[in-house]
Amino acid sequence: MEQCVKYFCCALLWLFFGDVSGLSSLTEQPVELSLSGKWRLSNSNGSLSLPAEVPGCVHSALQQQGHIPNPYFRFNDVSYRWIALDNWTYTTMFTVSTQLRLKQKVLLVFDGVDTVASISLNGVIVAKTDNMFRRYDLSVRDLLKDGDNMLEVSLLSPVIFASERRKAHSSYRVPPECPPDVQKGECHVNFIRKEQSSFSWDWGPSFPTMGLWKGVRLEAFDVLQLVQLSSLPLYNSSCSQWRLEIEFIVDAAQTKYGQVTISIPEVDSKQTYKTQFLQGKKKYNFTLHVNKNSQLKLWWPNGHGDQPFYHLTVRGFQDGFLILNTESKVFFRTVELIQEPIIGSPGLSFYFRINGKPVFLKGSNWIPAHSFQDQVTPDVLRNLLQSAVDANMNALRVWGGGVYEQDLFYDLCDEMGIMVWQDFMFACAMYPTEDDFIQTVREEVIQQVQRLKSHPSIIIWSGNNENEAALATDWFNIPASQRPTYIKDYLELYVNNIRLIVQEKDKSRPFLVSSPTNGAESEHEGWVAANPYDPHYGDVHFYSYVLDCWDWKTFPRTRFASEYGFQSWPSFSTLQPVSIKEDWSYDSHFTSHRQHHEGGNQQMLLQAALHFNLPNSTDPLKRFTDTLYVTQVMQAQCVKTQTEFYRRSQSEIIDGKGHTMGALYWQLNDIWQAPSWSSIEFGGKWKMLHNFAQNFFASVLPVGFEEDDTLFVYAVSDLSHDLKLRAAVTVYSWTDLDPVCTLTSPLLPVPGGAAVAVFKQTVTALLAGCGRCTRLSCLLTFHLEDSSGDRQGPSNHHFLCSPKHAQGLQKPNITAKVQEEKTGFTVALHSAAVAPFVWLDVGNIPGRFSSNGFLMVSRNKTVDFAAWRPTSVAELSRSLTITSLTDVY
Ligand code: BMA
Repeated sequence: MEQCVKYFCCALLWLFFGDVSGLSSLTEQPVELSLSGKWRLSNSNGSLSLPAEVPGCVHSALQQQGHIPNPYFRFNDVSYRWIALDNWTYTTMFTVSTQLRLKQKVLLVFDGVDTVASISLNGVIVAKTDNMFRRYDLSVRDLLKDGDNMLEVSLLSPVIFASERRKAHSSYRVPPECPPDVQKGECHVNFIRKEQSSFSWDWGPSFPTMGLWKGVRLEAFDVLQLVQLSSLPLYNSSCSQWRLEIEFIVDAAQTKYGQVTISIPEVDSKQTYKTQFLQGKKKYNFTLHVNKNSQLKLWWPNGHGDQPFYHLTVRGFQDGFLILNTESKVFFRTVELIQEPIIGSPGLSFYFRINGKPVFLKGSNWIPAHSFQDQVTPDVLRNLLQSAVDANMNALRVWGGGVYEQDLFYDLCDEMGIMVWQDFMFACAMYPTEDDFIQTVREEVIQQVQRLKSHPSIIIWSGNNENEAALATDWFNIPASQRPTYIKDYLELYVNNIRLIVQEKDKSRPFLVSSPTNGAESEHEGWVAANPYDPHYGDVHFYSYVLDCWDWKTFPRTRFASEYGFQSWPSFSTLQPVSIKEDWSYDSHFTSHRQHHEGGNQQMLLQAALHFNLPNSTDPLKRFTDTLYVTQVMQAQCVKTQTEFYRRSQSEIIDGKGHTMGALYWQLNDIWQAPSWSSIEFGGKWKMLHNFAQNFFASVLPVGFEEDDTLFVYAVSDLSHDLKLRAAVTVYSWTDLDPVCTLTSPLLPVPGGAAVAVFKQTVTALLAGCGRCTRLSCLLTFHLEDSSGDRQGPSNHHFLCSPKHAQGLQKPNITAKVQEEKTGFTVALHSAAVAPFVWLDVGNIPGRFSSNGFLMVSRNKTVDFAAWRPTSVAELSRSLTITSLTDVY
């Protein structure tokens, strides 16, 4: 039991140091020299030699210098495979000032080397690197000279390195040895600590990058240099008091005594420590007890409150000199993962409590935003994360086959209230456990936890993606006799190393060994559960492409759905820049080349054909673009059905299952222009699914579904306060824009954070009461309203038959008028008939419609368009196409 701190001693100690503001003239002046910028790059036989930007990679440099075309064009992922089979050397020349050279210590810092390299300075090897996810700090003072210095980074082909490591590991295979052929990728990626999807994935190309993917610099100092500052706010509920566990890593030129003062001025909290800075790179820990009288404002996820922060100031003094002076943001919030028995259900709950409040996680999964990380600009990140927030998401899972994202990603998540489920970078494979592999992983984990743990947005760490499931359900046909070896390796890596490091370094958030997992139950079963997909425990990944996605009964009623999804194609304007005319048909070589999921193109059509007529235009281009549209309609409708099922399952236990508290569909973004599970296309354009997500993740949502001919409407609320709501259900005929009839239910209490059935009636009775309607001739729309008749949440719809069977569905001949208003562009639509899935597309004019993919049951509707670059009414009118379901056949 921790002791509560009753009063603050800092004021006294503060006097001892007096006012430090006047000391700045005595401050230690570290000198920093950036070595980023223009370097030279050459291949192993010297046939290619070119300027190369750092941060950057070989592929980007070759493209920027005109040696290769766009690697994403058509089949270039295969044509330019040779790049990653060669070895490459980055070289730069630089001079250093005398001031820098005279410093006591000079560090050469590489924030990220991709991946296997030998680094030499003035001909002397100073490091060998083997891990893309580590920062390398090299002490180089004595190697620097007057005049020109030469820094050289020689990179080995990652493909050849991985294959050699595989050969060296001869005793048993570490599967999967190679990706499936359909991915056209490279083998043995699990033997190299780099982005696992860079050797290809089921949504991405094989571009095994090489380069200096983060900054390079010299840091010179006489006394000490701060390498990393992290702060963890921890709440002691028995004392109702916050304390901040502060850790910093300092590199000191010599062992010296000093003092450290830590303060958060806004809450009048300050503490001073005497400390001994030992020579070399060392870690120091301090605690700041936050003034108990301060009313701290807490950080909340999007939709639950604001994201306020405080300023943490850290100053170090030595003999009256200010030797350390830094500031960082501090956010206060608590997170708990609750796994406890549920009445009426076997198993355990699995939900997050933020600041004591149970929160349903709504969101998606994040993959690398580009094969070449140097091309993931701040604008790209901001746009994607803003799109997540604009679709009412509050969470993203940073999937374990990509990269630990750049600092800005987490800063933006902090700022926007996006909770992050952070995987460690291991995915869909077994991994080796040789000593050097474990050692490099240990350093990777230590560094990443230190770098990221101050972010309130990160609410959980998870050891890997799907590796417990891969082992438990034997994805790789491991003979029973060899199973213990693989289990031992699994435990060694994730349980005995990663888990222990994380638990020691970060006591502020939960850790799971894998995703999906049964959590506490997996631990109970020796960390590899018999069935990690058990809906009674933990999180679940679920995919089914053959079952009818409109039938919610096909979905497992899980505690937490961390992955589920369906593929679709991006729009034509996204594909066009990377293809040519002969590619524009659904059965072209290009179309099958870009599909990396076996049978994926066929699966999309089969799923779509369950409910829609497939495009049959005789114009090949129209048929292709219509097919792209239909795949997006199918995906949007499938993910909507599944997500609504999870949201409405949050308050119920049915057949022992339920209390679902998270829905993170697979996947948010794309790495290139290809079919995938994403809701946002490469380049940022929203697919129909993302427009649907904006509605199905709304704070207050009506969900309609049928069970044995009974129609239910549930009111789902993420709000903190209670509401009283009723459902208004309107019946339309497919032939007519005027409603046939409307029914309303009585007002019912809908508590905050709950899903409540507010409407229940058999479809037979409902239609009979309405007259002149059958399942084939009519459809339903519904919304929620409060006692004053004000609408709460978006309106929604429920089809009583597949649209392909709908009687009387006509071509709506929608017309549009684009106008420019003070606030931006508007599109005024006029429809002659009921029109499902109305899709507005302005081709390659980047921007976003306020609503898209909607069901039009009114003659008129106006939609806004926010353009991301200057455009005009004329350009928009020229580019605008409008498609609805009947326009494709
Ligand atoms: C899961 C993910 C990814 C994959 C996706 C779609 O397995 O973790 O590995 O891309 O499904 O297949």
